[in-house]
Amino acid sequence: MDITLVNLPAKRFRYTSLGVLPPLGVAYLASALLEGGHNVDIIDIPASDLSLEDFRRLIRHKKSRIYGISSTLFGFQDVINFSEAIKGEVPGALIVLGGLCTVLPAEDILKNIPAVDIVIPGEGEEPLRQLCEIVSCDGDLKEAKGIFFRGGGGALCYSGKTQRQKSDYFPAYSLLDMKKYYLHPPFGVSFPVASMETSRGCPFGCRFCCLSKSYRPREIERVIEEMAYLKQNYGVNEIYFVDHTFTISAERISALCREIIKRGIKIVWSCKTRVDLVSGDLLRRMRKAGCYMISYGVESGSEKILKNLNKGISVKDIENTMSLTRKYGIRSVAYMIVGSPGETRETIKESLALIKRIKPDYVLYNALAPDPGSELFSDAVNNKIVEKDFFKNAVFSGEDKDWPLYSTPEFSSSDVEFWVKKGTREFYFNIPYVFRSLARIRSMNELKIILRGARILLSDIFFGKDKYLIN
Ligand code: B12
Ligand code: SF4
Repeated sequence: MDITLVNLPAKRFRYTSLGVLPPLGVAYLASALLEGGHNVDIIDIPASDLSLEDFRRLIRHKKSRIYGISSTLFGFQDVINFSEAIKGEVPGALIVLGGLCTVLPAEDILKNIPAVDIVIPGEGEEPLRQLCEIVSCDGDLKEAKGIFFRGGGGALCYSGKTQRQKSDYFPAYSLLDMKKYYLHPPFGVSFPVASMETSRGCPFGCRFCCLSKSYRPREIERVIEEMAYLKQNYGVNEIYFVDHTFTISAERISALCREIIKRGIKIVWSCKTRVDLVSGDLLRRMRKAGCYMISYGVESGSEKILKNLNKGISVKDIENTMSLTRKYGIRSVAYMIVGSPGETRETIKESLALIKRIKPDYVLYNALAPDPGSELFSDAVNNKIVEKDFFKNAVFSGEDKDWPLYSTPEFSSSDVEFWVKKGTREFYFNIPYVFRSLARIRSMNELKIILRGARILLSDIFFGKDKYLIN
């Protein structure tokens, strides 16, 4: 059976996110479907920069039986536009929606978007594979587990839980145009780039986080094979590891580093982790194996706020790890949150002071916009900071509304916006930082990265509508 997977854009965030990376979600789904013997293709809208009209033209002659749409909550406006376009061009097609936008209740999605036929929340490999098998032999939809759909009379049907995907295959890179992907500064020190996943889930309990808690690492041998495959087949020189928390097992990452070195895989890479999950020894090994940058969830310089976020780290942990990271020659990005529960002028000043002390190479101040699916979202609803039905009303109305911030009488939305900009300006636009950055330049490529980064920052601070620098 012919299936088309569509990765949607979130246009307004295009210039503030990390870059344009391979859509691993749909590429994993494609692998599961190829294994099931189906014909699959992927339309990656951000990578090809397709307009809705281009997309219509593209699918007009491509009469796939199933269209699988992948979207985050941020790209939801386009779910409506693109699913209607598919129904218009290929009326008999079945439209399946998945991805992080499915934190919205399936019932609401099906009620409000007539063009969407099926919603699959969570990891989609197994339910989508089952669904395609059932559809290809005209079976009963109920037999495909893990899906929501409209039954007789429009009533919501749920076919029951399914097992998680077990096989460890590579994403279907061959269905993507790997030359089209790139990273924004400060990432992207080499080219071509790819993203990769070595584990799923993170068992920690940060209250603002909506990602899966169930940690599932992949075999190191398979990770190494995938890196070598990317190098051999696409000449990849840089990898962005998308794992929620890369160094959950120090032993595992040490083993990965050992293998990278042993097999002579020449790829530079970056990852994200917690400050309490690295040691000097691990950082030394990571550096030797090609790690050039680590993004840490620092979040705040106030012990009180770290506690309110249930972050499970102390200011001392942050200071130690930042200094160790510098000692072992790895650059650092500090992700900061502005407007957490309990935030005041005093706590935010503690954050800015911490950044001055720890001197990360880059800092990203993010306004806290409670993510549905996180503990903080329920909190914000209970405390009447966010309307319970905000997302339902905002996304289905078709209006491009800003996400609500976690604002309180002590720290309003305008305070949040003010401190995001002030923190960013103070960090980047000061003479010592400019000199430090210039002193680090070793190649034309690095100079280009710095100039591009400065352009993005300037346009964001002075002209940007986008306040949520989340990624
Ligand atoms: C890499 C990455 C990016 C990359 C590339 C994204 C891409 N093309 O896939 C770039 C840099 C472009 C990016 C941009 C943004 N991102 Co981003 N990104 C990530 C990151 C780190 C990894 C995503 C990933 O590859 N996961 C691995 C794959 C295998 O998982 P997956 O995509 O979830 O797919 C599985 C399921 O969701 C499901 N599924 C997915 N699609 C479909 C479709 C169907 C039909 C079905 C059935 C199932 C299904 O099955 C898949 C396989 O199991 C995540 C955090 C994380 N670790 O997950 C944040 C994250 C997804 N990003 C996020 C955000 C906010 C953004 C931006 C808005 C940031 C910004 N300010 O610019 C933009 C918007 C992008 C957009 N198009 O909407 C949030 C989303 C929050 C939310 N609730 O929606 C996350 C969770 C980070 C966070 N905690 O804030 N991002
Ligand atoms: S914020 Fe990071 S460390 Fe905390 S639960 Fe989420 S992924 Fe894990």
